[in-house]
Amino acid sequence: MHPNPTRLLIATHNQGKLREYRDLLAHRLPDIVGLAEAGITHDVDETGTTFAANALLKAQAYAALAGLPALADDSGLSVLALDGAPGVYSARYGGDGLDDAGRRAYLLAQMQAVPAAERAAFFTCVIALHDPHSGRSAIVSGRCDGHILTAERSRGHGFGYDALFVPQGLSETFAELNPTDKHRISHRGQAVAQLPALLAEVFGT
Ligand code: ITT
Repeated sequence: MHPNPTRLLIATHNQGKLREYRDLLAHRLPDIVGLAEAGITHDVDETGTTFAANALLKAQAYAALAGLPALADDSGLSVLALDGAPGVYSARYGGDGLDDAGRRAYLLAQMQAVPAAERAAFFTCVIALHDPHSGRSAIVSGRCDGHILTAERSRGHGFGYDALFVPQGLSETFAELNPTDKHRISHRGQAVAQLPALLAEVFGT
């Protein structure tokens, strides 16, 4: 049996993530749909305290709402000098009223006193896949290490904290790299590289 679903829901309200999954999955899965296309406006509460718990919770809830296999992504940025913050709370860092630019400014303010040598950080991405028909779920994860600048640098690519994050071994930020170069090394690219194992676990015989 071919372990691929015919249709897969990409269960995210984050347009930056959705764009990346459309890129990353284009050649692997033929028929992917976003939440908007599936007519889902409901935003599932992320009540977990780990990336894995939240990814699973989102995949299961959105799969049930759509009646389709769903892939959910829980991800975030962990800054060592801030004891791992914002971590699982990356999307809500600084309070509900902020947008991506506001959260980047808030992060820079929190790190104002942190010297260049101590600005290490890493992105984590956990992908959960759930099939509502069999009830089976599985997760994979990826990580990308780097550091946080003292001011933004962007060529308009990426989303979220990308304009502040320089991956290890490179001099450009994620927002300066073209998407293909970001995917090659990013936390999300690393997780998607394990897609065959994920599909086999959920849809294999
Ligand atoms: P969904 O739950 O609907 O997917 P969300 O934005 O709330 O959307 P998360 O809870 O997983 O998703 O939050 C992840 C946050 O971490 C996201 O809002 C970004 O600020 C940040 N983030 C994750 N991956 C990133 C990336 O590749 N580049 C920049 N920032 C990223």
